[in-house]
Amino acid sequence: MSLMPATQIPLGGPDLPQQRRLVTELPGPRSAEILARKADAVPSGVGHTVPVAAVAAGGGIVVDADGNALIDLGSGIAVTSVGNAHPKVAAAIAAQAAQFTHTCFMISPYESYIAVAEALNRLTPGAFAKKTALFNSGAEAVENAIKIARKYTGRAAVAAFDHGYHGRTNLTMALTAKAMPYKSGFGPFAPEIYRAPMSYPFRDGLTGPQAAERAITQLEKQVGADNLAAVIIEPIQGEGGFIVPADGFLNRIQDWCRANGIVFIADEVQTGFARTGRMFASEIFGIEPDLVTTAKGIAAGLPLAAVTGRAEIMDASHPGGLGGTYGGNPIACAAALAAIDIFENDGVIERAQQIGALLKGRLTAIQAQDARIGDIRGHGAMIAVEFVDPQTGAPDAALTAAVARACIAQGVIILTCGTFGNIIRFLPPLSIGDALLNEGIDILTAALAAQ
Ligand code: PLZ
Repeated sequence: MSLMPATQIPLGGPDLPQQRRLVTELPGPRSAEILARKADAVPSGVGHTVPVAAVAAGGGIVVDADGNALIDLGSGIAVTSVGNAHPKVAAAIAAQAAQFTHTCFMISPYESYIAVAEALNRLTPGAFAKKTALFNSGAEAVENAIKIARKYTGRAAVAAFDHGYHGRTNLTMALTAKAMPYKSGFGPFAPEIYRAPMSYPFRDGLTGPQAAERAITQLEKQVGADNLAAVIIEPIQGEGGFIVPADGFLNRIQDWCRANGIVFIADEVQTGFARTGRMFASEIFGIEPDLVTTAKGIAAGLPLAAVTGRAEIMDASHPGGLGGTYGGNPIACAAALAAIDIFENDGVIERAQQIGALLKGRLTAIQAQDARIGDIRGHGAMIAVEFVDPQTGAPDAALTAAVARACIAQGVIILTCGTFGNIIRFLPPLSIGDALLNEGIDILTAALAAQ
C-alpha cells in the first residue's frame, strides 16, 4: 500500500491552487492501488465515474492521491454548491463535533434542527404557513413526502413523470423512470405508482399547456384524479436529462392538482439551493408547490434532506409517525446553517447566474459549428448539452460517452445523464472561477472535435 504521505496532502477549500494539473495518467499509481482495493472490498454495483481517489477539494478543483488536480464540473452531483471544504462550513462542523455529535432529535431535540426548519419554511416558495421535517438523503425525503401526502389525502396513488428520478430505495425506484442502471432486477416495486408524459420541448414540440393536457388526460383516464394522493415532479429534471419543461406546463399541473385535492410535490433535491440561479427552481416557473423535497446542496456535503410544505399537510401525520435515528443530525444541521448563510449572503445565487451565462455562451458558439449538439438548455449552473445524430435527431449516447471519457482523461470531471445517455451536464461548484470553467469548455471542445 502506498498512500500519499499525509504531509503531501493539501488542505481543501478555497486556498487550494485553482489550476488543473496532471502529473500522471489517470489513474496514477496511488489512485490505481486504492481503486484495486475498492474492487476487492466494495461491490461492483457501486460504480464510479472518475478513476481517481480524491484527497482534497475546493473552489473548482479536486486533487487526487497522486497529486493530480482536476477541474470539478460535477460538485459530487450538485452537492458542494458553496464550494468543497468551505471554511465557514468546516468551522461550523468542527465546532458542533466538539459540542455533541448526536442525541437523536426524537429523544432530546436541539435548536439547530429547528433553525434549519425555520430557514426552509422562510426560503421555499409560497407565503403560506409551512413546516419542515429533516431526513438523511434525497430518497428518504421523497419517501416521507409521499407518506405525508397519503396520510393527508387518505388516497394511495402517486404520479411521477417520464424521465423522472427520485432515488434508489424501493418506493423511489418505483418513482424513478429509467430501468438501467437504477431498477433492472431490483423489483418488485412499490404499488400504486403511475407515470405521466413529461414536457420535453426539444423532443415533443408541444407547448407547456399542450403537454400538461396530455399528462392530465392520461392521469384522469388511467388513474382517476380522485385516487391520486400526490403528483411529484422535478421542476427541471436532473438525472433524466436536465429537461426544462415548456412554459406553463408546471403551472397547469399545479392548478389541476389544487382543483382535485392532489398534493403537488416539487422534488428540488438537485435543483435546490441556488443551483439554477434562484434559491429554488420553482421560482423560475412561478409555482408554489404544496411540498418541496430538498437535499444535496443544503448542507455542503453532509447527509441532510428535508420535506417542507404547507403546515396543514405536514401536520397530517400522527405524533411519532415521522422520523429516523439520524434525521437532522446536529453536525449536518450545523453545516446546513452555515451553507444557507452563504447562499443568502455571499452572492452565490448571482454567481450561479453568471456561470449559466458563461456556459450557455460558450456552448452556443460550439453548437454553431457542430450540428451534433441538438440542444443546449438549463438555468444557472445546471446546464446541459444534448448530443444527436444531425441527420435523424436520434440520441447519440456513444458520442456522449466518448466525449465525457476524453474530458475525464484530461482531468475534467464531466457527468453525463439522460434516459438515452446522450446528455453532458454541467453542475460546477458555484465557487469555481471563470478560468477553470473556460478551460473545461476548451477541453470539451477539443474532445468533441476529435470524435
Ligand atoms: N431526487 C431529483 O436528483 C439524487 C443520484 C445519483 P439521494 N440524484 C443523484 C445516483 O446515481 O444515485 C436525487 C435527485 C432527485 C432524489 C434524489 C435522491 O437523492 O440523496 O441520492 O437519495
